[in-house]
Amino acid sequence: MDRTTVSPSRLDALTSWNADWRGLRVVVAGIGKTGFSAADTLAELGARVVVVAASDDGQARRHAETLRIVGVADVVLGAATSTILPPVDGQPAELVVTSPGLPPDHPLLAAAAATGIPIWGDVELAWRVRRREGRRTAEWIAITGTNGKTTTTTMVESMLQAAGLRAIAAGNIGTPILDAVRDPEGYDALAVELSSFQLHWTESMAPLASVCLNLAEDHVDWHGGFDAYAADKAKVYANTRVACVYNAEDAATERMVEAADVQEGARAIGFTTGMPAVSMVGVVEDLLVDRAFLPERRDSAVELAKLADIADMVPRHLVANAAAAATLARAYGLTPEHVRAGLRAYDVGAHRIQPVASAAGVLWVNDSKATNPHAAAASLAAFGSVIWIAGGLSKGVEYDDLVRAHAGRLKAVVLIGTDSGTLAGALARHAPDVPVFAAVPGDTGGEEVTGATVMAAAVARAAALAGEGDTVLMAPASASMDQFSSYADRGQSFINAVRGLLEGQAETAKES
Ligand code: UMA
Repeated sequence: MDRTTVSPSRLDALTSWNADWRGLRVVVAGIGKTGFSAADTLAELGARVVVVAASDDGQARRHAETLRIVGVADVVLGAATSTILPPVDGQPAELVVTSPGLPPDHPLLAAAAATGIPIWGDVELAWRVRRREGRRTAEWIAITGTNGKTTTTTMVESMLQAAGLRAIAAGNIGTPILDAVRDPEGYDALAVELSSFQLHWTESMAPLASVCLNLAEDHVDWHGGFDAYAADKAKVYANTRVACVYNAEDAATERMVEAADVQEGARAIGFTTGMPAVSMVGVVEDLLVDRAFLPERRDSAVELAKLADIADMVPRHLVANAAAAATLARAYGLTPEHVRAGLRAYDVGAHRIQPVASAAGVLWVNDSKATNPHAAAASLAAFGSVIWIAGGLSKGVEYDDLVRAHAGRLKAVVLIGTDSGTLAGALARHAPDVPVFAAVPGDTGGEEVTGATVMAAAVARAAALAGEGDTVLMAPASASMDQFSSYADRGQSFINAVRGLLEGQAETAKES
């Protein structure tokens, strides 16, 4: 294809809803949550849009039908055509808006890059259209990190709402950021969860406050390496206006802030689960305290909340998330009372180190949200003698460090997932004495093997292995999409299987 003649100034001028988007030729890649919201937005703005996606299932077709009705020029579904960058109205596209699931070396994106066509993600588009005449413009608080994003994001949302603000959590958390930005009433503030995929394609976002909670290996295959992943995470701090929040217990995040190109006057503020230094929020005994957002911070601190305000039993990772959320909320200007009220109202989420049942001295714990080794390490570290249910899509990460660090607490391992070879290899190398079993469903009576049947087999096997004092921990250290529709689906399958097993055992006990 010839190099296109996109005039950069045309895109440079597109920085508000009221700019002239009419006739802009855009290819939207993907027709999931992101692609649908981007194509819908662009059609409403008057752009000429062609959508391309590999999926051709019922949901993709329903989305396609709706998009055609709202004025999208064309929708091309199916794997065969999804790698080709199509023209728009017979001419080269001026812009590609991509979904986070497509890696940067995807042929369609590579073709756009090779011909000089700019590529945005939905976050870049959302940032540019967030100002709209006659509507309030929300402040953005941007949250990324390998683990704890969702918890921190929803804690920030809870604190903002406790202050009486119209606020919502959006982004990677599930509500596309463009849906939040287009809300007819508008918001005062958005708690925006951002994945490394989304940050990769974001350039002009200038959040009020930002955080990278921690950094560990994840999504290496998408980014093409750990350094590239870290560099994309670090973009969360770019252009920050008030506070760049880092984890004082994770030096990599502090280095990101030091290297960030922020706006004049933005401060670096640390959070910690230990004693806070000046310009940090942290913990003193059983209190969450602020030594950052008060004038006399050199020699005093202000109490924000009691740890008991977060939950009865507060695991360390939750304290870190609460400290980070409180720091962001204080950067926005919330009072200590609002922070405390937000934490009190906060509902500790499901699927995150969630005790499911305790029977015959065995504790059953669901940590389906542990989709990478770093997250699984946090829950493994919380228990003694563990029957570990693990495995799934490995996303190119290594398990050696995880298994080496926790081999001592493993009594047995039950593998789920279709792609657990890397984990099995690490177990063989670093925990050779720990028995490892594959979760194999028995006779399904001709029924299809589903995630639910695999999980039921894993739970039955774990029950046979567990004794008094053991914890059965489902913390897969892998993504779920090979056997389940989401981590929530995987977690629910575990909960159902555990309940089914325990109810069955109770019935048998009654009969005998
Ligand atoms: N597609 C292609 N070619 C590809 C890959 C995908 O055409 O090579 C198409 C599919 O056919 C489908 C669409 O892209 O039509 C799917 O897009 P997507 O995978 O980007 O998913 P969305 O439905 O748009 O959801 C995305 C996020 N998904 C991913 O980043 C993979 C959701 O985060 C997010 O909630 C949503 O946008 C709203 O912002 C999920 C996630 O797993 C929860 N995130 C990862 C994580 O948290 O670890 C990053």
